[in-house]
Amino acid sequence: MTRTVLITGASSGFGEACARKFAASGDNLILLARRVERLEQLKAELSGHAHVHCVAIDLTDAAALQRTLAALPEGFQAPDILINNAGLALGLSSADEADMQDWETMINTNITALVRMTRLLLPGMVARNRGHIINVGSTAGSWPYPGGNVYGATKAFVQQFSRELRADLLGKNIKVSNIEPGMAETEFSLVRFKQDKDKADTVYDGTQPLTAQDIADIIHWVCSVPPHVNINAMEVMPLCQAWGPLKIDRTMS
Ligand code: NDP
Ligand code: 8X3
Repeated sequence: MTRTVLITGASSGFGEACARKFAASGDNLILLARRVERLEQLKAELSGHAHVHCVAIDLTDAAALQRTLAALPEGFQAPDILINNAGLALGLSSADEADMQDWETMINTNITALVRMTRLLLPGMVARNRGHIINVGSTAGSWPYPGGNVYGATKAFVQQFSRELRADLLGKNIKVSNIEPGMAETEFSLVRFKQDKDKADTVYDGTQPLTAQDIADIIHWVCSVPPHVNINAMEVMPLCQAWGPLKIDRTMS
C-alpha cells in the first residue's frame, strides 16, 4: 500500500537520504526545508519513482507551517508517516560563553517546530486511526558532552516527548519512534561551525562515521515492522564511537 511520508529537513543529510529511500519503495513524499532549489532538484530526481510535493519553508515560522499544511494538494493531505528530522546544532561553546541567539534557534527548531508539526498532524492521524511519527533525536539527548549544552537538552526533550506521545496514544493505531544517531557525516558539522569546512572536517578525521544512508535504511526498516510492533527508540553509533569514563578534575581540592 502506498504511504504518504512527510519529511522535514529533506534538503540534505538524513532527510534527503530518507526521501530517496522511501521513494524507492513507491511512497508519496512531502518534502520540507528552506533551500527550495535542493528540494526541486530532489523532486526532479525522484519523480520517476514517487509523487513528490515540496515546500520551501522555515519550520520555525508557525503561520507558514499552518498555511503549508492547510494547502497540501490532493493526494498528499493525509500523511501516514511524519519524519520530524529537521534540526541543528549551533556552536560548541561552554554554557557561560555560548551565543544566546544560537540557543534560541536550536530550541525553536529542534523543539518548538517539532512539537507544532506533531500537534498539527496528530488529529488527522487519530481520526484515521493510522500513523507513525518518527522523531530524530540524538545520542546527545542521553549522553552529555562539553559544549553540547542546549543542543543535547533539545534532544533530551525529543526523547521524552516521544515517550509521552506513546503514553497518550496507547490504544490507537499510531506508532512513535525516536531514532538516536551518534556521529554521522552530513552537513551537521558544517552548520554547527557556521560553514567552517576545515573545522567540520576534523570532526570526522580518522573515523568511519555513520552515513545518512545508514540512518535512512534504519528509519525505513522501523516503518516496515509488523503492525503490532513499535520500536520506541533506537540508539545507533558508528563502531568507532563509544562512551568514555566520567571526567574528574584533580585541580579543585
Ligand atoms: P543536515 O544539516 O545535513 O540537515 C539538516 C536539515 O534540517 C536540512 O535539510 C535543513 O534544511 C533542515 N533545517 C534546519 N533548520 C530548518 C528550519 N528552520 N526550517 C526548515 N528546515 C530546517 O544535518 P543532519 O541530516 O545530520 O540532521 C538531521 C537531524 O539529525 C537533525 O535533527 C540533527 O540534530 C540530527 N542528528 C544528526 C547527527 C549527525 O551527527 N549528523 C547525529 C544525531 C542526530 P535547510 O537548511 O534547507 O532549511
Ligand atoms: C549529533 C551527534 O554527538 O555531535 O546529534 O551531538 S553529536
